[in-house]
Amino acid sequence: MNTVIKRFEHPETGRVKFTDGVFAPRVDMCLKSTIPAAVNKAESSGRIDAFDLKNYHGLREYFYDSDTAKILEGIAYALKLYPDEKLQQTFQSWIGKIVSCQQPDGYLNSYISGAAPQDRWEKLNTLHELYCAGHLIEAAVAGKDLPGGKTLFDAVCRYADHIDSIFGLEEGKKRGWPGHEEIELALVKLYRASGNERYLKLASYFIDDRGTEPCVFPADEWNFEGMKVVRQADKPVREQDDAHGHAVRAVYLYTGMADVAAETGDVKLLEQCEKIFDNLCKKRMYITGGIGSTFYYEAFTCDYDLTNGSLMYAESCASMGLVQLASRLFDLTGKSKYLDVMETALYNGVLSGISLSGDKFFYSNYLEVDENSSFYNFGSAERQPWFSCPCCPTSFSRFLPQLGSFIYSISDDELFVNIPAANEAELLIGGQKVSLEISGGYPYDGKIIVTVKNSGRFALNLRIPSWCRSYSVRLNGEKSDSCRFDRLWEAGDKVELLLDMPVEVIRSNPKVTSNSGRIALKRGPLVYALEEIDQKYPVRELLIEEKQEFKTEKISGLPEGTLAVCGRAYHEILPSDELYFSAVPEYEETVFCAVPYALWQNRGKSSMCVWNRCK
Ligand code: FUB
Ligand code: ZN
Repeated sequence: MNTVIKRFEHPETGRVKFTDGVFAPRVDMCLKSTIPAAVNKAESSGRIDAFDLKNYHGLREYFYDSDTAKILEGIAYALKLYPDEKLQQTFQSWIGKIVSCQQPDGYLNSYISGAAPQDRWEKLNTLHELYCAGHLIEAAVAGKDLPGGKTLFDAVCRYADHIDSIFGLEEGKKRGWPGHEEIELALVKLYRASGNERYLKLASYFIDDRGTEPCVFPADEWNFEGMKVVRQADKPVREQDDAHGHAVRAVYLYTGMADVAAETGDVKLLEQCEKIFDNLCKKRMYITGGIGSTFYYEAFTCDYDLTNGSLMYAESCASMGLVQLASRLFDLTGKSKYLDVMETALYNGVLSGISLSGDKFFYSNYLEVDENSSFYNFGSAERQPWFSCPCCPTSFSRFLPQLGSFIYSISDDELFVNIPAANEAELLIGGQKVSLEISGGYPYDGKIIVTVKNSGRFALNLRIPSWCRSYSVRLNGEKSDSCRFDRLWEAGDKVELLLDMPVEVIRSNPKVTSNSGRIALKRGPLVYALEEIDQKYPVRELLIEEKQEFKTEKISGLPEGTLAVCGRAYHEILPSDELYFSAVPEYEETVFCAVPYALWQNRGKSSMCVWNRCK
């Protein structure tokens, strides 16, 4: 593979402020709605009082601390974007509660300490102790420099020291791996924030011991071999060639592998991660960047098994995890194919998971929904305000405020515009302050203008997405053959990028049997879907004409600037309402109108379909 490890970084949260029509309102609603609602839910459900270790009322769950930590991490990023006194108070009072439950030896988990002390480090496969620890570490690193944040940071360092004293191959320690990966990537963050190499060593241990024999998980559990696959513990990770098992756990593990490789310079580990990623995005990913084909164990299945309806999975958390992984792989390799996946997941499989109002969520992101059926995960294909396991709402709380950091990658003298959504940024490139503005209507419009607002020397790299077949670039009005500009910039310099963005008809590999005879529509990075409310006939009776000049049109009821894709279709006039019949259907010409997939079900309940029949 000949990979050379690079080390691009990202602007800190708060340095990028979106001014576009897609990300800006999503971040805004996250701060106004998603986070406040999650704070209320965490408090009213007893997640915060759980740290008192005395109010146990039988309902407390082993994953509660992870939800609290994820919301706290989101609060930290939100405070970096926009300081807010009330939120700052919540941040500090939650930290006070959390650290109050830390045990003298550093241990910190409200469920185990309050409700099941006998299980401490005994049920790694199921009780999420290391997973919760990982999220607590991520929250602490995010909030370290905020008022009161150091208290949590010191507490998680003591907790990580405690974990390090328990697990490892050294004498006096025991072998163990998390049932749900997360701590690996968190320990690398903690290493970077503290400089303590023990945390990096511990992350490497969790990665390299995973899947070796004997398995640390109990053999008396159901279907032992199957369980090992679901937990990515079927073989050592360096021998795992495909993306398998529980989808969220998988992408967290691969992110941890990439992070460890970044710090240790372990090219082989990174290459293994790239190999798994290749399998994931070429054979096991939905067109939307959704991953995990089955609700059964929330897992990947096998190559090309990508059904669209009620049996599929594609958890919101998994797509957010995929964005994180793809971003890391770009930063380490500079290969723009990773940004293509990141962009696909961001604009489609991630944003579909949250309502425009920011307070309702999909757990599973289906590609085809029958509005009258209830055979869906959690009994409904409607976005919900919360779930008994609310991992997705709490993931959005921490993910959306970080959105700005994904769109640029930076090295000492290079700046990469990963996604050209309009924004204003104050960046640090090799210690040099650079103010930048991106304007334009991306992703609906391919015209993008980057304006450098102060003088300085660095190389600006524009990305040409793989979906774009023709483009042009100009620097201060002069046509350029290159998308890389290494120069001394003057305030007011402008680079203009024009990405051609026609509607594209996408077909599936025939091995994806659910999509046979069907097409999907894409424009730029956006996948489109037909919602029944926009059609004259039921979506299942429509066939889209494949060869035509599709039109884009404004659509009411969706955010300003949203473009629908419209065109000719055929209505299938059924000769019979029997389940099976031999008579040949007739067709009448009609029209169809498709909306960006991420925006479906924001105007009420409706059936929906991404892969539509065609003629
Ligand atoms: O178990 C914690 C989270 O809940 C997982 O990441 C999700 O897939 C859901 O199972
Ligand atoms: Zn989730």
